[in-house]
Amino acid sequence: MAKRNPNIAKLQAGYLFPEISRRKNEFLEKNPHAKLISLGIGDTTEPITKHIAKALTNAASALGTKNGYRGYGNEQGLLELREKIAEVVYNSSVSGEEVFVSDGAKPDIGRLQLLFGNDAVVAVQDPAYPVYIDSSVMYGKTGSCNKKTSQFNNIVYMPCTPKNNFFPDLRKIGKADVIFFCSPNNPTGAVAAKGQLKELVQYAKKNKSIIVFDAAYSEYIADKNLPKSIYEIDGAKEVAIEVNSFSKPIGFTGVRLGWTVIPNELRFDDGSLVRNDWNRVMTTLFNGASNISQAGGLASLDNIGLKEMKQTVSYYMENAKLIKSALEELGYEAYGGDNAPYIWARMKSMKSWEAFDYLLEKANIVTTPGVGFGQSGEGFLRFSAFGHREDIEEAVKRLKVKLK
Ligand code: PL4
Repeated sequence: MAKRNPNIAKLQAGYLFPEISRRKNEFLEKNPHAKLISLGIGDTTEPITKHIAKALTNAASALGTKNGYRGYGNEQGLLELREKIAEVVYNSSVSGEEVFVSDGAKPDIGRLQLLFGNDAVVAVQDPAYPVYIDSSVMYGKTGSCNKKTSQFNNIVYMPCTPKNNFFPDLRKIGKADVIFFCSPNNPTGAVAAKGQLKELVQYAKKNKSIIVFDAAYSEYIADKNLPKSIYEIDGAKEVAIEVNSFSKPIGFTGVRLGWTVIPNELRFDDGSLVRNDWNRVMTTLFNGASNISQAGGLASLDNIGLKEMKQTVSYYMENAKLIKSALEELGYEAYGGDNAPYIWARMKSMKSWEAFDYLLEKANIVTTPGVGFGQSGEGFLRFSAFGHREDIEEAVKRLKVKLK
């Protein structure tokens, strides 16, 4: 038999989100009548809005006609969509040719790992969306997992906690080649201020690092003073890649559509263009985003689409407010939820999985244990604001009884 990839064997446990589904299903098997409410996996719940849904329907119908049928598209995406993203999302500060449309931010994060050799040192925020570390492990960029610390060797962990206002002390982290940075942050809901991102860009310049900036929740930023893109920082185009997604602002988690920006200024240490290698990776490993999804993405960026996007985002942000104020009323330390759809709460004396099990069993509410995102998340739970309003209201009632 072929040998197992030893890098995959290094991963300690199953991927976090399927593990939560497994525990939820196990609970449901034992308690088939329980009315579970999920504030766990960050998955959108509301119907796709009218104008965007119509664009999807029209694109699907056109495929059933002789004139409207299209086969493979460009691996980089429809030029019209690339240019629209550059114009609307980046205010024309990047060009369409720097935008590569894809099937989502998560698959792009996995493919981006290919750009860097396996001796590249990766830095991640701690806690972080697990894909950054798990994909680094799979590609062989890390050593084994230290049983004592539950952290991988050769990864630079950057603690982001209430103590440092969720922004790492960059003077303490040593040299990293690739820095995954997520703002608005999953799971803490913190958003880096302009001054903080400036520091990050300066660090990358000084250390010749490349930042992979995950802006999947950028549309959730309500505060006009907070940066929605790393490219709002001078000089960022020389050191940063940005990934983004249509999943959370317009409910495309199942439709699948995202993009990655690779600026023309970004070069490897040998002077070659990062953009050229990304183009090589994408044309080899990817066959273009669905033409139906891309029609929906285009519709979301016209005037009506943008209004609908705002409505969708506001709906979930109202949910976030309800959850956060309930937790605060109950005396819990709660963060995020103002410019991000996640609330990050310290569970007083309970550890993360203990709090997860407690709420599952006593309140029939699914959350995500903070420690699942990294050791600095121990003692916290992440509450997702994606849900039907009536479920959020019911969840809040239950929290008020069970967390009193
Ligand atoms: C569960 C920071 C959610 N099965 O939909 P995509 O691929 O365009 O974007 C995924 C993504 C990218 N970047 C960040 C994210 O938080 C997410 C989605 N994260 C969550 O609950 O943390 C969904 C997780 C999904 C997964 O593994 O991504």
